[in-house]
Amino acid sequence: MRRREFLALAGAVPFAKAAAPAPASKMAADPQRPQYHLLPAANWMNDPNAPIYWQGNYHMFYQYNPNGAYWGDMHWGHAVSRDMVHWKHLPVALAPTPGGPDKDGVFSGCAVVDDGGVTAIYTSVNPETQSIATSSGDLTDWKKFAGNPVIAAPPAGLQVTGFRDPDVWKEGDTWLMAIGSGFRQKGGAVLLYGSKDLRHWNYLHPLVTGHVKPGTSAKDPVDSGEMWECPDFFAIDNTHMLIHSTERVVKYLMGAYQDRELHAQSMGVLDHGCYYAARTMANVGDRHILWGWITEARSADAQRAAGWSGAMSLPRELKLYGIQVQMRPAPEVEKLRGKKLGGDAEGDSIEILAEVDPGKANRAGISVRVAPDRSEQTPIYYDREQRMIFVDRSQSTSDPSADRSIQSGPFMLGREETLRLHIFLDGSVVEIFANDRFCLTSRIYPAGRRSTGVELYSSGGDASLASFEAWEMRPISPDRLTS
Ligand code: DQQ
Repeated sequence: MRRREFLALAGAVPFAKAAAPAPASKMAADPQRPQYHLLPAANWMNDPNAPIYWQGNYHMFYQYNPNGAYWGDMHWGHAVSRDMVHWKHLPVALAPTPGGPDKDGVFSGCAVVDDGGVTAIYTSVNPETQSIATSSGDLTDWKKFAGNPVIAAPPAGLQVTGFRDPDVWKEGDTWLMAIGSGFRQKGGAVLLYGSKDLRHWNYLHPLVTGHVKPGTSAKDPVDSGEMWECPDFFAIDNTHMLIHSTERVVKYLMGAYQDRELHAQSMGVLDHGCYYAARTMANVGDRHILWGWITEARSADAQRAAGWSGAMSLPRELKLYGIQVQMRPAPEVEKLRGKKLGGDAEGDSIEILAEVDPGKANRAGISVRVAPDRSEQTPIYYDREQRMIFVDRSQSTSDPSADRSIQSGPFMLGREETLRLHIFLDGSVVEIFANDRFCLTSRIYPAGRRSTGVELYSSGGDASLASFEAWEMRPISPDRLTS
């Protein structure tokens, strides 16, 4: 999909005819609206911002437009949880200050624990600069620093494609800040700054610079990989990992961190679907809990009419397995399990753990949201020849505004390996984990109330189920988090 289409689906393009916002009662009964994923009570959300554990609670902030279900007028929405799965909405944490550096929006950023409280570091736009705000206690009352912005411009002499989405951590007595950036026809980059007090910052050098193919350029440098958004940098076991978002996916680089530069030895894509701007949670010890924005895949008009847009992914725990990144739903997600279902499991708010033996089949997997007459269905399968996992959305819905393209990502089963699909269905959200090393988040909008079937899928031979478990998932609020 080209970026313009993506933005149209994302709601960024203003439409002449705005649909009237949906009332909360309609949203609470909306079968497409998730029941156990975090999303604001109404309106638009995008990137997770500053997920942090603080004084017994997990706090989630996120890009939020209080005016409607479309991108714009960025604020930091706020929700709090004791366990990372049950959330309560809190008032907006950060709003633009008229006449201030963030008058045009409080864009993405992070938070760190400092001086008995929490400091948020975020981007302001027009021009892109970095600012800070401090809070303590329940993190509902934020004070913006009078000296904002703390970084007023990109490094002198550098022609950058962007300058946003800070990530901050501490090494000894020095704070380091990584800022998403890049260079035309060269590649995305992350710029590194240092500080002793979070208020005065010195530019050091690029933490790492990517490489695009010669001649690569796009009007929007995010489309071509000439700009990296939302960097997130951390040590994982004995290596270092840099997550960043570009070309509409979340990527990672892994390697050695020496002299404050990352020497990447491997790279990959963390999720091949509707998932962007991912960031790990701060202050959770040795754990690496990743959160991502689950993007929509239907028209901007449909989003406005629904009255909500975007959802937060389930917490995803990252570990290293050899040199491979292991990705699993955080164990806390099991708390959401309700009634255990049998082999005839069905539903639109369920968790499925299916182990599929492809046997002689060329394609093997599981179909979800299958209608009794098969008019709607979404096969999720491994293709042995192509060495890919596919999510076939061509029959997912009759909604003409929904994206029905087939999603895919590279994946290979070992000789004796079975396909272990871990699937979360929640209204229009489908989160898929395969063999703990492949993720694809999808969006589908089945129209039929009875499009709830789950089936074994195979083609070019017979596959079989080696094991199958499923659970109903408990909603995290009585009204789909509309209050
Ligand atoms: N979203 C934010 C930016 C970031 C982008 C604005 C990524 O700060 O670069 O809402 O989705």
